[in-house]
Amino acid sequence: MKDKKLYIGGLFPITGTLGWLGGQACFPAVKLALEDVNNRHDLLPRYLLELVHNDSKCQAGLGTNVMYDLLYTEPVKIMMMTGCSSVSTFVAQAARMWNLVVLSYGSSSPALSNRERYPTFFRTHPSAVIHNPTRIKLFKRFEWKRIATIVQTEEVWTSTMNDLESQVKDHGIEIVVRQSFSMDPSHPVKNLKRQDARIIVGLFYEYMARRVFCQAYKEGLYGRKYVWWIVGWYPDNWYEKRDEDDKVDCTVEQMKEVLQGHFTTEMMMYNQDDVKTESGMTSMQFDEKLKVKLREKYNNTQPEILTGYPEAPLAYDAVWAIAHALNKTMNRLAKKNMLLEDFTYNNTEIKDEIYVALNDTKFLGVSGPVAFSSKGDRIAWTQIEQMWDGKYYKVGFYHEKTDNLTWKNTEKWIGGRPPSDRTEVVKQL
Ligand code: ABU
Repeated sequence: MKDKKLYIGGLFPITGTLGWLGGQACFPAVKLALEDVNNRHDLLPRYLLELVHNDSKCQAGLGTNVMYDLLYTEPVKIMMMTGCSSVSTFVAQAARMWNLVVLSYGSSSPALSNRERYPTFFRTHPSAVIHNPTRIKLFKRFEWKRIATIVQTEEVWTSTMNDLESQVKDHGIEIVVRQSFSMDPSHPVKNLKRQDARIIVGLFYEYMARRVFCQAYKEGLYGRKYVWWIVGWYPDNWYEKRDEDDKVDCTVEQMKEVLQGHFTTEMMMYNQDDVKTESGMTSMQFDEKLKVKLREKYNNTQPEILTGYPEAPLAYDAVWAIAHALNKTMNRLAKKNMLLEDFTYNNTEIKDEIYVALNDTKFLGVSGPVAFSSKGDRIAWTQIEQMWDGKYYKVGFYHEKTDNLTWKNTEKWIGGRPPSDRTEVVKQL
């Protein structure tokens, strides 16, 4: 009988306008996972997992306050779950002081792989560095040796860019134009145009993407000569949305025009095989169940347009990872005559046991095989999509470890073929 409770502290970015507000779909996914885990009598047979949570708005300062609130208010939380990178970096750095292991379902910042800074941090969301080998593989395929970059100055993006910088060098690819911005991308976009950028990697959050591409539209930085590369986890209709202070005055049609033919890269967030996962559901069954929950919660809004919908499988699997790790910890503690509920924020021994157990956790999740590298990172395949007439189409898949690229040859080019990475000099005879 499950007659005891274990509490998990949760930070979910749900409201606001900055960063990634993926809690909108990830929070319901976490609730679903808690119901499913608590119904499993072979996992944590005496314990119910309960979530104590709040909205971090994806803001570091507010997120830190929420964390302190969770820590200074009873009951003791045995672990923490976090969402976006900007909040995770603060929580994960402070967590060691409270002997807390942190698991994030929504953090992509490569900086979080630093075990010295974040010794107890794990994530079901892969690090954004997984995009870079995919990008390089395709730049080589299309014979592009000169690329340009535009980056929002947040650690999640700048650390991804640093990794790209170091990786392209080994492949004979040069970054010829580098631009960055904090809030206003208009001058950096103008500079891209002025400096003849052609193949452009853009690293920014969704609300900034709207500003960047609206400016790119105004500068004419689109069409047959240009190819943009961005991340693939924005919701499908991201370019149609307008936040109150978006500062975006382009129409949806103009946005479609500037976005025609751009590519995105992203981790494959769903298990591809039609097999039962640890939860007893196939990934498609999970998706159906989640959609029902999301429609109920958001009055029949299309679930696909909620921020965090693509990452929901990672949030669902994060709860299962916690349940498995705590179950293993419970068994190991029993041999020492200790219990999970003995955990306090001064208890290094139980924290170490949880760390070892999570580090060893392996199962087939709805997002694919769940396992963590020695840096607490997720290992995964990437998928490549291209937008055409406002819709995304899958064009390929890549697995870095095996250098396996599956390319469907279905991509389209505005000029009929991949553009050159530079101004072509026409020889005069
Ligand atoms: N896929 C969402 C990543 C958000 C973040 O790293 O902040």
